[in-house]
Amino acid sequence: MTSLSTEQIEFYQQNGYLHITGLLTPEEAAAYRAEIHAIAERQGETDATWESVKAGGTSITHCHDVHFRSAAFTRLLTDPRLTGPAQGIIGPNVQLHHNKMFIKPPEKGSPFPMHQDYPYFPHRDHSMIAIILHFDDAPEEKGCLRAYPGSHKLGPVEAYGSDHHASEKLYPITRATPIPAKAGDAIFMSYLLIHGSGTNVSNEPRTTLLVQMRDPLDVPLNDRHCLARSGHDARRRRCRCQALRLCVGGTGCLTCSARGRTAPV
Ligand SMILES: O=C(O)CCC(=O)C(=O)O
Repeated sequence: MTSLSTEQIEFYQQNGYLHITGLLTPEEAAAYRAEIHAIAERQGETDATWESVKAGGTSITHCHDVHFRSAAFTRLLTDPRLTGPAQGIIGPNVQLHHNKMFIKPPEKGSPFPMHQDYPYFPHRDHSMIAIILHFDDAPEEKGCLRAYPGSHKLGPVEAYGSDHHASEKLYPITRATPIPAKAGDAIFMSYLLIHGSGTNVSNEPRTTLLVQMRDPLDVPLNDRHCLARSGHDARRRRCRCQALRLCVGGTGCLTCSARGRTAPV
């Protein structure tokens, strides 16, 4: 296990996030960046711009669960440099929940309004974290991550609209702390941290992989995430592994990987 220092754990507990520089080498970051752009090329045009900022005319390329698209990511997801710090935060038992790649294109890369990830997949013990791996530099002009340090201590805050953004009055993106990063850096954060990111106005893309991990013994409070992703009626099905009602059509159970081994509940 790649353990965190006491100072790093204290920083995370105080602020709700931890920025680890140089988690990947520049060469590794460049290779993963190329993989992400190859996936984007293969899958064709997508746009995951949030409803509340759609009028801005920006776009963002996205793909869910890239470990089904490239073995490079299957390996990366179990890399101790990733799982070790996750264990330092969550505890010894960590589990992949899902992951998603983002490419914010040059000049018009969509912003993410300030939000908590909590409303998307609420869990009883709030063990869920996100790890944002940076595959190219993300200075402020590329729309780097911004956050309200310590906001995870508020617990779930009121969420608005179909994209569950936080109050723009209480948590404007302009007052949030920018967390610029370099290629190879990783930012670990609680799913209760109020965060977002700005528009990419630079002339280069911003390429990231966001990995969501949790304690497998934590209890999801609803199936919204599963339903939203697959259109599959998870409420009436349960995987035989019994861990969760997370049978995702086409890809199998995210908990035990069984395909089609589901039963009505
Ligand atoms: O990578 C970013 O800019 C933020 C992504 C994010 O907040 C999310 O996907 O929930």
